[in-house]
Amino acid sequence: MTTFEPGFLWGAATSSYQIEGAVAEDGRLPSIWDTFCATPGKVDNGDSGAVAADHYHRYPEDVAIMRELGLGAYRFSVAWPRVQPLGSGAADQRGLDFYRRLVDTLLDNDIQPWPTLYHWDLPQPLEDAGGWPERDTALRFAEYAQIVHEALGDRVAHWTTLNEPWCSAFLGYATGRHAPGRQEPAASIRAAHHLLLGHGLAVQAMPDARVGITLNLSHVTAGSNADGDVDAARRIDGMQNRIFLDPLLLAEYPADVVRDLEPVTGFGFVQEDDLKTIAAPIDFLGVNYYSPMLVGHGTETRPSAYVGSEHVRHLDGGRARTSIGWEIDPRGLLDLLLRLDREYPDVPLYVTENGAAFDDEVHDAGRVAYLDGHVRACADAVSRGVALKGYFAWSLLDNFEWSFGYAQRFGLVHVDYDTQRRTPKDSARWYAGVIRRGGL
Ligand code: IFM
Repeated sequence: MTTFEPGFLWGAATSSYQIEGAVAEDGRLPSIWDTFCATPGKVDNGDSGAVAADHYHRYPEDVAIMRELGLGAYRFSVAWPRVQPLGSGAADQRGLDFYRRLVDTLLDNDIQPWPTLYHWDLPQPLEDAGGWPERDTALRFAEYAQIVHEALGDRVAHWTTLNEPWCSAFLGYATGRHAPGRQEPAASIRAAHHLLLGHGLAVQAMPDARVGITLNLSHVTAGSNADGDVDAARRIDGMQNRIFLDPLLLAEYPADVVRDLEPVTGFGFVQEDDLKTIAAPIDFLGVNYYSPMLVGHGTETRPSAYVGSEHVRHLDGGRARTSIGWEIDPRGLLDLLLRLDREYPDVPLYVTENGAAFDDEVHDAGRVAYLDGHVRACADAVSRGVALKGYFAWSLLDNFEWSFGYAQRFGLVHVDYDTQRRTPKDSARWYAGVIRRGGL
């Protein structure tokens, strides 16, 4: 039997736009994702988060499910366009009241609330003013963080500023695969910096809170020892991992990444003290891990989220894949955790997302196997001394999977989108057993 320390935190995660629905209720105004979904051709099947899993109305039932599973914590995100519908100015108390009710219900059920302040739903007026490539968006984010912290700080202990700024910056502004759908590589680098700056300013705006940030990181390897392949791996590691980890934890941008990006953009947008702000001490680092990356040198250049490295080829590692097409490799999670512990010591780690999309409905053996392998990797990391303090499965519920719409299901709990009926899958029961036993 593989067990974890009794204090190890077991949770599940969701995000506002993916589950809440109720997009026009209680004063909420459009975010960039409402606009993106309304643009023909952007999201599979023309889907949107307008109704999603209707969690805005059904949260009591969802919290009851969490309690049944024995979750110690629930990671959710706060919708900025509910709290501050215009992205600046006065808060709408009705939006804050929803999160007050949710948090109180969680606490009544002995479940720790783990809010994330930004999981991609930027208020549309801020995008109209230029979005994350503009420095002002970082200042607005800190103002919003302060509002939410003032409203919930008496009952929330752990705060996450951003979820996966890589996606916001590079899918949002380089490939355009995510909202706001812009294809402006140079702007995407400015966006990455201003997201990081927004994080640092938000940390300052929430004094005395325990604050972290969640990054989507990967274990990147080269297809061979050939120089071109090794360089490809260095570049992708730089743009996936180090461009965020280094400023946050070492107070500098990696010199090789800055050099790789020279043909695209200089870093003149970095102002004095920005890096000091970004590297303000954090209380934990959230790690979202799904799949490893194998890369090699390529000769063709095509639009890519890896700005400045558009020639890099993404290789097939020959492993089984989930239905969304991502290779399954729990060893990649172990290697990633060991690397973080080695190169960025002193910051406690939480796996804040890990999970799998499969087409199967309630009998989801593929998901059980995926989760089992990755929880074992976590146990292995802990046994080797990594300061890993918790694990959150993605996701509690089937939900709106961004540009894939509702076709990809990540939930431990099946959602019938016609009736909104929730049915725990085999993986939910398996996870409840892991939590009950404190291990595998
Ligand atoms: O659904 C997303 C989530 O919003 C962010 N991390 C990855 C998940 C699966 O794609």
